Amino acid sequence: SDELTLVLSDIGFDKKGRLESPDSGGSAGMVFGREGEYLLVNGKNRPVIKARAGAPQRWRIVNAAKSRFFYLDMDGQAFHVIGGDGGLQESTMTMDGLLVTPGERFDVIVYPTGKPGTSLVVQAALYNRGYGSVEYRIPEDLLTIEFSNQPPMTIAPPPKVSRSIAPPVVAGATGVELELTLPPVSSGKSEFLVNGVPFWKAKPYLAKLGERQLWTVTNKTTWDHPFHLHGFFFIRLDEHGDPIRPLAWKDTVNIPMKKTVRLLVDFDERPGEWMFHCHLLE
Ligand SMILES: [Cu+2]
Repeated sequence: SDELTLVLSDIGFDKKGRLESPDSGGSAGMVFGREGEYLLVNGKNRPVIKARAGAPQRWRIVNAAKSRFFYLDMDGQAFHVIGGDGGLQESTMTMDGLLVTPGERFDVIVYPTGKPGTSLVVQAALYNRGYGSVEYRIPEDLLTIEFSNQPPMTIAPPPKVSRSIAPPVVAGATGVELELTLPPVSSGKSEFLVNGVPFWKAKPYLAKLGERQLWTVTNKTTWDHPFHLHGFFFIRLDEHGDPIRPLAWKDTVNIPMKKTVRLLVDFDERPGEWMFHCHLLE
């Protein structure tokens, strides 16, 4: 089987062929993030992979783009997710489209297939992360898989991967509420706030060493935010406060617009100051 690391990103240039400047997006870029015009996989625009149809491949995917969300579509063919940010997950999860937000990593098994001698395009499909992400836009080609003339391999059943992760005990965790807002400020611009405070005024949130905390992050804005925590992995909880199965260690999770996401994190060791931030970088 083939094993590939796929670093997804994008890049944009100005009219003189220089890298687009970080402030070229204006106030829309401030709330939406800036996306480059050209999609890149391992630094290449629309690269080609050669493969035998139906042959299993393991792809380790990272979204290294500054702002672009990649919603991967392999003409509807399955992605079998076996792991992510923090290594293998509890069990395999199969999806026909894979959303990879900036900063996120996925470990997937795929069996791309088609007629020998033809090709299959993996596209970045439309995903609505707020105004500007789907309006006047179409799916974009990301990479091409060219099938050899060998007869297709029979598609194997989804891989059974398992990792024993003890379901964490939620009771007794210290609650921390975070509310993300985007109110207008006096100058006519707007500013992202966490619990009413902008980054430049914020004081650290506190945790004791060994403390388990339940972070409830509510996104009141109309744009998604990929939430990223340094130094620690967390487990996602559903709206009832139960761990989401299959259990997976994450350090980056999308907080969709107007939605609440719950994270259980153990500040087990590594004292000091650790950052959490939105992974829209520019
Ligand atoms: Cu954000």
